[in-house]
Amino acid sequence: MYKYLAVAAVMATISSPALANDGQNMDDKAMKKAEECLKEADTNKDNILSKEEFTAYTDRMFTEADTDSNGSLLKTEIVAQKKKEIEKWHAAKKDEKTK
Ligand SMILES: [Ca+2]
Ligand SMILES: [Ca+2]
Repeated sequence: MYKYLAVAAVMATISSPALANDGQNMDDKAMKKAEECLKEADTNKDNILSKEEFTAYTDRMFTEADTDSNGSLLKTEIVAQKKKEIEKWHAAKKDEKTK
């Protein structure tokens, strides 16, 4: 069950309207999100996301979000995780602008 939630969380991250609705081209946004996902999940750096890498990535996301370590995610834990992701995204975007 939790894997489905984790996969849903990943897909929501990849296609988050909050992140994709700032006036830039949707294709560019989707490409950036795919690149970010690959950067974090493609552990052998072959630029391909295997099912094992994707599963390991969602497991890491789940573990990070499950702050009380009870093996399930409350809405508040998911919201807190999404906030962290949005902050991380904004920080990365800010870094890009200063380069
Ligand atoms: Ca790979
Ligand atoms: Ca929990």
